[in-house]
Amino acid sequence: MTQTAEEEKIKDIFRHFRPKDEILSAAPHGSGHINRTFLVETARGRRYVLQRINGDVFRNTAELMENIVNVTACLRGKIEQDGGDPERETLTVIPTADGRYYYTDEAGGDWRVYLFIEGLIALDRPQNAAALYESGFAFGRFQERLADYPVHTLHETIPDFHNTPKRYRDFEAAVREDRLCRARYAEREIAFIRARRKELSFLIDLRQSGGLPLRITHNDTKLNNVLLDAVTRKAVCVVDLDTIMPGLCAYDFGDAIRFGASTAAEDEPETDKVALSMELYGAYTEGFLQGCGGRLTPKEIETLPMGARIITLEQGIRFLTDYLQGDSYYRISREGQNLDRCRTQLALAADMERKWEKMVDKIRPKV
Ligand code: ADP
Ligand code: GN1
Ligand code: MG
Repeated sequence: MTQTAEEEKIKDIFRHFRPKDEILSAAPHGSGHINRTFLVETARGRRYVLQRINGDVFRNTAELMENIVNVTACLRGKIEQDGGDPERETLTVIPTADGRYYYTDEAGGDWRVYLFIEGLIALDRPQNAAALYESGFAFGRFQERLADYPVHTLHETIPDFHNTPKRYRDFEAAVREDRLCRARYAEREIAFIRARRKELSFLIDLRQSGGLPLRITHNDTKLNNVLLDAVTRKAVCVVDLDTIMPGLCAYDFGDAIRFGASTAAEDEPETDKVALSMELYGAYTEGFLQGCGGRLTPKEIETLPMGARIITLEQGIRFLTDYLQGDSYYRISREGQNLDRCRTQLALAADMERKWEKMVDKIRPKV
């Protein structure tokens, strides 16, 4: 589709939503791998985020949107109690003209609209330790605000999302099938993952034996899923709420470290640039623990570094599985990108092993 044809389609989709303003422009926005995001500008100066929900990844949009509407309603109440501005500090879902939370186009694609929150930025790479502290605080506070949310009312939008042993089994199946004959390009990576297979179930096993509580977690705590004030650089709003599900605190902590405390981009082709920044790790840890407001159990705190190690391996496994299966899950902009992404994750996991004692030490004084 040409750029103009796409813009026309976006404008057409947007007409099914409640705002009746004239649309001036619609352009791709953000850098997520799953959904497609557009920024829509209207004649009255209001801006909106229009998103095409990836139906291959999220199988039940009605349930997904029900989660988001209910969770943001709960957050709104807490933000008001704290004297904050709910339209700025959480997402506002804009309904369709007929009062639904999403619109289904002729091709069966599902779309939703949020109010665009003005004056905020998303960082794809950390600029300094303060940004990591802010992001940690925001995700910690997010979890804390949802601590009394009725867990049983949440739908599981992606079953087994952070079930690392299951991710490993799916990876082994993809290697066995090797339908595109790509495994030969990833022999070292496959061996690296296999050598660590025993540690992958550590957190899930601990949960099953009752050692860790289930929390309401975000499950996709990348740095660019927290919006910061463009001027003060304070964290304002947690976005990308598609994967809110019951989960383990260590996974939320770990995913943020994996992405935000790495010295290189997630798809950096030169893996010798990849390392864990202890400064960024420390800053995130401090922010996260403060944001959680003392709710975490000593065992949860103790397992945070393990969360970082396991989810970094898990993400490497997921990228490699997708590479072996033909890049159908994560959007790519060049060939081999998912293999590069896998390699950065494994390089980061190796660096975490080297820095393990230091990682544990940074957490220890807080136990
Ligand atoms: P994806 O699932 O593709 O990562 P996100 O929901 O994270 O999609 O949105 C992509 C980007 O769009 C975010 O990183 C953020 O920069 C921006 N964004 C999303 N929602 C809003 C919003 N309501 N206001 C301002 N920016 C937003
Ligand atoms: C995806 O949508 P986005 O880009 O925020 C993925 C995450 C991965 C991440 C890796 C629903 O997140 O789980 O950690 O890519 N989201 C989903 O960058 O699978
Ligand atoms: Mg995102």
